[in-house]
Amino acid sequence: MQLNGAEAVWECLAREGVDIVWGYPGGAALPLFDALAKYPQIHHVLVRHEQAAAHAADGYARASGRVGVCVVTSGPGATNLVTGIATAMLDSVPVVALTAQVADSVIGTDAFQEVNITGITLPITKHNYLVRQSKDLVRVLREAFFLARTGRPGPVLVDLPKDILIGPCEFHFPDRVTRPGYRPVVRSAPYHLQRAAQVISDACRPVVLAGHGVHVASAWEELRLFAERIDAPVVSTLLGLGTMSSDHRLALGMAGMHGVAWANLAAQNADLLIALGMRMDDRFTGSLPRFAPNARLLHVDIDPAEIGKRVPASVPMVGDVRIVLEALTSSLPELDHREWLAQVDAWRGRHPLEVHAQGPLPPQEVIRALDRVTDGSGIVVSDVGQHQMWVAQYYRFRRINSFFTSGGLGTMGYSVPASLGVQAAHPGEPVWVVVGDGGFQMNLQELATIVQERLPIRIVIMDNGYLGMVRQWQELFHGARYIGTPISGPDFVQLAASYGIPARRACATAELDDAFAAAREADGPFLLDCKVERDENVYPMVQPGTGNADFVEDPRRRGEK
Ligand SMILES: Cc1ncc(C[n+]2csc(CCOP(=O)(O)OP(=O)(O)O)c2C)c(N)n1
Repeated sequence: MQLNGAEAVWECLAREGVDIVWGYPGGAALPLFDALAKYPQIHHVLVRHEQAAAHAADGYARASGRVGVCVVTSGPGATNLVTGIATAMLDSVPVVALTAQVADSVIGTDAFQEVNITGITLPITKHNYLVRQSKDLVRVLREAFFLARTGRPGPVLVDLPKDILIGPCEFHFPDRVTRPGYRPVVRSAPYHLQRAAQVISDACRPVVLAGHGVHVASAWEELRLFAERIDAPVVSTLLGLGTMSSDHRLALGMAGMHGVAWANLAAQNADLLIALGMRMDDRFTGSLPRFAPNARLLHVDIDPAEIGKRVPASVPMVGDVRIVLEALTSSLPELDHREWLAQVDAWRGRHPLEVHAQGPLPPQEVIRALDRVTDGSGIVVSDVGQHQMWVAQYYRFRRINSFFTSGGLGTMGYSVPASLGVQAAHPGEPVWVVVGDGGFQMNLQELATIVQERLPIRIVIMDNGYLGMVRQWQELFHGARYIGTPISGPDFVQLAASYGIPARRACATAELDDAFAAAREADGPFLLDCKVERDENVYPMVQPGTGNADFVEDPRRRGEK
C-alpha cells in the first residue's frame, strides 16, 4: 500500500490499537496533523503545553496497561517533553513520543526549530530513533511500540523529519518484531524456583514487598494468592499501593521514609524479604547498612540490572512477576505465620496513624474526607510533596491499580496533566487529583484542556501557601529558615470560574463532607481549594541517614509540642 510518511505513522498507530493521542502542532509537525484527518478513529487531544502531553500519555499508560502516545513538533515542542519522558522512564511506563524534526537535508545546520532530541533524550528513554529513510519508518514505529511495552516498559522516542513525513512510503506492517539481542526473560530458571520455594518454607518472619512491577505485570490476583498461600504480610512501595486491597488482612500499606510504622517495623524485623517488581529505592530502604539487617532477600524483577543493584539478593529471580508468582504459589504448601502476623498487629496497635494537627483544617482530614466520599475506591492521581505522602498514608486504596503518581522522578506538576490520560482510560468515571498549591501552579494551564474535552476531573488543592515538603525539611534540618518556600497564588476559586469550572473553598474540617459531596455530584470538572494548616509536617518520618526502624513520630503524640 502506498501512503505518505505522515499517513504511514497514523496507519501504524491505528494498527497498534491507538485511539487517543495527546499533542501540540507546529511547523515540522504540520504534515502529521494534516494526515490525521484521514484517521477519525484516533482522537487528538490538544494540550496547552507539551509537558502535559507526555504526562497524559504516561497517565493513560499506567491506568490502561496500554502504550500512551504523545505527538509534538520539533525544537521547543520536543524539548518541552523532556520532564515527562524522564518521569515515564523512572517509573517504567510505556510511552511512545513522536517528535517532528526538520527536514533530513538540513539536520545539523541549526535550522529553525532544530534540536538534537535523540541526543537529549538518550539517557531518559528506553530507546530512541531518528528515522532517516522512508523505508525504515514502519519498522521503526512497530519496534517502538514493541520496546515500550515489553520487558521492563519505558518511553521510546521516534524523531520524524518533515521530508520523511511528506515523502512517499511503501506501507508494509510486519507481523512480528525481532530485535537482535533483545529478549526479556519472563520465566525464572527452575533451579531458582526450587531455591526460592525452600527459602520461603524455611522463613519464620517473611514479608512481601510489592512494587510497581506488580501493576506492570497485572499480577494483582497472583500477589493475593501467593501472600495467602504463604501467610505473609504485604508491604508496598509508593507505586505499589493498590496492588492489593487495603481491606485484605495481609495488606500493611506503605513502608519507607514516610511509611506507616508497622510496615517499616515488619520489613526491618523480617528474616526474609520477597521483593516483587521493586528496586530498593533510597526513599524505601532508608540507610542501606541498617536496612532489614536480619533478612535474606529474594528479589524478583524483569530487569536483571535491578537485582543486587542496591541490596544483595540471596535468591535472584529474573522474570515477569506474574509468571514467577504463579510458579511459586503452585510449588508451595499452605504456610502459617500467625505469631509473626500477631507481632505486626501489635506494632500497628502501638504506633497507629493518628492526626495530631490542630487548627480548623488539618491536611490529613482532607484525605480522610476524600476517602469517605469515594469509599476508598476512587481513581486518584497525586502530585508530589507532603500531600502525596498523606494520600499514601490516609487513603485506603481498596481498588486495584487506582493510584497514579510520579514516584521515581518526583515530578511536581505531574498530576493535572496525567489525569487527562488516567481519565481517558476510565471514560465516564470521575478522577480525583490531589495537588499542592505549588505543583498546581506548575501545570494549571491544563484546566483549559479539561474544559475543552469536558472531563469529569475533580481537583483538590491542598493549599498551604508553602512548598510544603521543602518547608518541612527547612524546619527540621535548616534552622527553620524558610527561603524560597512561601508561595502565593491566585484565588483558585476565581481562577476556576474564569475557565468555567465550578469550584468551592473549604477552610474547616466541618465543611469537607459537603464540599466533597458537591465535587462528587458535579457534572464535569470541579475544583476544591482546601485552605489547610500551613505548618503541618508529615509523620512518621525516617530522617535521612537513619534506618527505617528509627522513624520519628509526631512530637505531639508524646506531648512534646
Ligand atoms: C519539578 C519539581 N521541582 C522541584 C521539586 C522539589 N520539591 C519536592 S516537593 C516540593 C514542594 C511541593 O509543594 P506543593 O506542591 O505546594 O505541595 P506540598 O508539599 O505543600 O503538599 C518541591 C519544591 C520537585 N519535586 N519537582
